[in-house]
Amino acid sequence: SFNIYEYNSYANMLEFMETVARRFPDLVTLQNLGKSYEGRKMNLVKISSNPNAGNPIIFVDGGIHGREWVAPAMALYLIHRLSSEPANRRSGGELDGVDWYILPLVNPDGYEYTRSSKSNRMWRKTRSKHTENDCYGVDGNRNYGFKWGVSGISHDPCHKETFAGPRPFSEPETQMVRNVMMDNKKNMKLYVSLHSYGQYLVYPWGYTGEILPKEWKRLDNMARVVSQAVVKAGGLPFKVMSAGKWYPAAGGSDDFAFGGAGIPYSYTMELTDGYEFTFPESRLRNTLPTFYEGFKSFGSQIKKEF
Ligand code: 0X9
Ligand code: ZN
Repeated sequence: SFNIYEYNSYANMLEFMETVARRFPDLVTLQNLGKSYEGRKMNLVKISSNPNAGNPIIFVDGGIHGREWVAPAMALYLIHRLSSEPANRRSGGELDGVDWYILPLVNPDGYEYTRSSKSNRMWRKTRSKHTENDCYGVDGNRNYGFKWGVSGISHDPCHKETFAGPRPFSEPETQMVRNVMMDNKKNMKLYVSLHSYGQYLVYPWGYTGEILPKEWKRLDNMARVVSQAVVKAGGLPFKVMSAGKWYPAAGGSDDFAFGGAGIPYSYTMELTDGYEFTFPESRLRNTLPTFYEGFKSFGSQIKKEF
């Protein structure tokens, strides 16, 4: 059975998405995006109180890195809160004038691998195979086709952390995220990719720390307002800066969203601090609601601007 404050199996996550879509058919629809490398079904959850209005779209994904369990947990919690509260649909609510597209777990193969045994708990990459030897996986967040390969990557398929893949978008999982962006680029105004850890909220560019986009100030401002909302709810503040200023790494989804798909606001959100990749399950109940306040802030800021 499903508990939103637990680390769930991917099968249970899929079941949760289907249950929500069945329970709120006027609000929630699932779009099948295809299959992961190992054949797991990928569903995009669309939450909209007026799908034909041409509302600005906020696209949130999570869990491109297998071991970062709090990311899909937050994405599911976001689905839960947005869909289940009737007040959200009314004027001024979270769904009034904004559509939310959520892909809770981009890398289900890597995630399930980290659940399969204690010794696999720190797996990061996908589970694809591109060589004859015994090395698996690509770092999905080095695999996007914008400035691919120019910094913070390895070309060695056996590198356990940052193998960028044999070519940009070699992974079905990153292709599906790209397609969601490209198919909706007209209305998509904000992209947020959920990761852990360190409590950072970073924006392009990620491929370099030497240059900032000319629009950096509005990216920076929106992030600071979000951080304040989380603090107000009792959470930790986010460290706000460009991703490349934290450390340069090319081929990230945030850079592709901004530079490749032209989405005007794009962030990587590194959830939690103090527990590295093993944020305790017992803390989800108190922590996820503080992040939700950050998403409410994203929503109202996007609504105001677009
Ligand atoms: O290195 C990453 O992919 C992200 N950090 S993590 O510890 N979750 O792996 C940061 C990505 C920031 N964005 C870019 N560098 N483009
Ligand atoms: Zn990550």
